[in-house]
Amino acid sequence: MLKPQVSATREMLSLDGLWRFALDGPDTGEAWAGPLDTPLEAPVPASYNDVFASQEIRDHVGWVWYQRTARVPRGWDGVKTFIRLDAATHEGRVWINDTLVAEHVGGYLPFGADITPYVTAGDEFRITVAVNNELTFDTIPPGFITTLPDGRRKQGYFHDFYNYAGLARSVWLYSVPFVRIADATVTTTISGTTGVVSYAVETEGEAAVRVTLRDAQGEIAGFADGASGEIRVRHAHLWKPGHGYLYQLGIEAVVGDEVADEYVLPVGVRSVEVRGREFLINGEPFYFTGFGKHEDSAVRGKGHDPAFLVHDFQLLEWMGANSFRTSHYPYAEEVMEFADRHGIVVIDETPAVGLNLRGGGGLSGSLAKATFTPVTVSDGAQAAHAQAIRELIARDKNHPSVVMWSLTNEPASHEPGAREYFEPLVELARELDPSRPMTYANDALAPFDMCQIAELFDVIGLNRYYGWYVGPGDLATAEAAYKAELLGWQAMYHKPLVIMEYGADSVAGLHSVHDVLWTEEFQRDMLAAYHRVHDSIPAVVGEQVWNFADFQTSVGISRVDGNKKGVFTRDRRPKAAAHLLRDRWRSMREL
Ligand code: GCB
Repeated sequence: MLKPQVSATREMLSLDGLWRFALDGPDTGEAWAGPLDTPLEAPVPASYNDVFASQEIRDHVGWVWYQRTARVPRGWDGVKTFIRLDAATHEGRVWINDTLVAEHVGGYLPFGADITPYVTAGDEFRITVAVNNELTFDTIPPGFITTLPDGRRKQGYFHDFYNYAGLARSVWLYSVPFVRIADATVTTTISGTTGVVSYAVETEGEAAVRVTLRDAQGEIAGFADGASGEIRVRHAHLWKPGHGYLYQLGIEAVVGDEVADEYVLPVGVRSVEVRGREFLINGEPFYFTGFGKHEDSAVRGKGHDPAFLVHDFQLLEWMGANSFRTSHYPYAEEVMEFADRHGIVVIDETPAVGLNLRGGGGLSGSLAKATFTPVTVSDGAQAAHAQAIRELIARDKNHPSVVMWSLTNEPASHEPGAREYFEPLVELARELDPSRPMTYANDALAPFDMCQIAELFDVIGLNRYYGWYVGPGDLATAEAAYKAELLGWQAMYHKPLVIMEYGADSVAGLHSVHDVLWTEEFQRDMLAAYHRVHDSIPAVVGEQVWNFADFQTSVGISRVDGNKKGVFTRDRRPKAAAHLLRDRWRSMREL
C-alpha cells in the first residue's frame, strides 16, 4: 500500500480541521442522509474523548458521526479521486453524499476508497464518517461490553491504555492518474560495499515500469526497467542506526512515450539478520536502547501532533536512545517516516494487546477466564489479527527503520490454545515478509519453561516487573530473581533476548532517601538494578524501558490519572530516571 503523495502526476488535499460531530443514538452507524444537525465540532486529527467537557461523550460506547463538506479541485478532471483515512478507531464507515463507499475494522491502520464515480471536479460534496469504539472478542484488541442496570453500556478491555477513539490521524483527498502505480515493494541487502536494492512494482492499467535511484544529493545511483528487478549500488551509503541515509527511488509508469504516473519512494540500504544470539544491522551487532511508547498526550488523546512528534524524537536523541517499539499498535505513518529520516530503529507492533483474560499487563479488566476458548479469543479474533498483520506489513514494509515485527504484546502464551492460535499467524507474517525477524513481548506469567510460543519467533521480547508487580519494593530480591529468569531463557533458547518492558511508576516530584515505591529515586534505582543484570547476560541484546512518558489509562484503584511509568511526565518533563538512562545510553554510544 502506498501512502498518498504529491508528485508530478499526483495531488493531495488535506481534510484535517474541524468537522461537525455527534454521538449516535442507541442503534446504528447506518447511513446518515443529509447534513448532520449538531452544535458540536470536533478536531481532526484528535481522539474525541477528552476534547469535550462531557462525561457522556467521554464514556460513549458505540458509533459517533463526523461530517464536513469538501470541494474537488477543478483540475481533477480526467483523474481518479480517492479518499483516505489514516485511521478510524476502531471501526469506520465512510459516505460520500449519501453513498457508502468504505468500511473498515481495525483502529490503527489506514483505509479509503476510489470515489471518482460519486464526485465531480470543481464541485462540493459531503463526507460523513461513522466511527465505532467497541471492542469485542472478534476485534483486535479484544474487549467486552456490559450493560449496567440503568441501561448504560460500559466497555471493558484487557490492556493498560485508555480506549481513545475517533479520527486521531489525518484524512486526505488525493488524485491519481487512471493508469497508475498501485504498489511497490523494496528490500535491500548488502554485498561487500555494494548495496543491492530489489524492487517489485504493481500497476493498475497497462504500463511499462522504469525506476531511477537517486542519492541524497539527487545524483543518479542506478536505474532499471521492468516491473521487478534489482539495482546494485557500488560503495552504497548505508542506512544506519543514528544515520538515516535515504536514497529516493523514482518509479515511473510509462505508456507509449508518456509518463502516466510517478511515485517517489525513500529507500534506506541496510540489512537485518538474527545470527545465533546476535541481532545484526548491516552485519554489525546491535543493542537496542530506548522505550516502549504510546501515542498519547493531553486533550488530543491519541491524536497525531507534529509538535509532539518532533519533540519526542528530540528527547530520544537527548537520551542517547537508538530505538523504540510502537507499543501497542501501529503508529501514524509520519512517525515511521521521521524514524527513517533520523536513523531511529523501530520494532513495529500489531494492535494485538490484551490477549490475556486473567489480567497480566491489563489492569482495566480481568475476566479471570481462560483466554483461548470458543467463546473468548478464538477464530474471530484470529481473523482480525491476521488482517491487522496483513495491513501492517502492507503499510510499513518499505520503512528501513522497521527492523522487526512484533506480532503481539503479553498474550497468555502459557495457556492451552496459545500455540494453535499463534502458529498460523507467525507463518502468515513470514510469508508476507521473509526479510525481517519476528518477535513478540512475553508476559511474566509465561516464563521460559511454560511459554508455548517462544520457539516460533526469532527474537524473544520480555516484559518484566520484578520489584514492582512481583515483590514490590525489594530491589535485592528483584535483581536476583530477574537474573535467574534471564539465565533460564538464555539456557533454554539460543536466541537473542530484548527486554521490551521494565520500569516502575513514579509520581514526578515525589522523593525519598529510602527505597519507597512511587518515588523518582525508586524508579531510577530499579532501572539501575536491571541494568546490572542486562550487562551480565550475553543473550540480552536490548533494553527498552516502559514507558517513554506517563500516559492515560482507564483509571481504577491502581492508576491515578493514568500509568506513571514514564521516564518523562505526560507533558514530557524528565524525571530522575531520565538522567540515569541518559548517562548509560550515551556512554554506550561512545564505546
Ligand atoms: C505491561 C503491559 C503494558 C502496561 C505495563 C504496566 O506489561 O505490556 O501495556 O502498561 O505492563 O505498566 O503495567
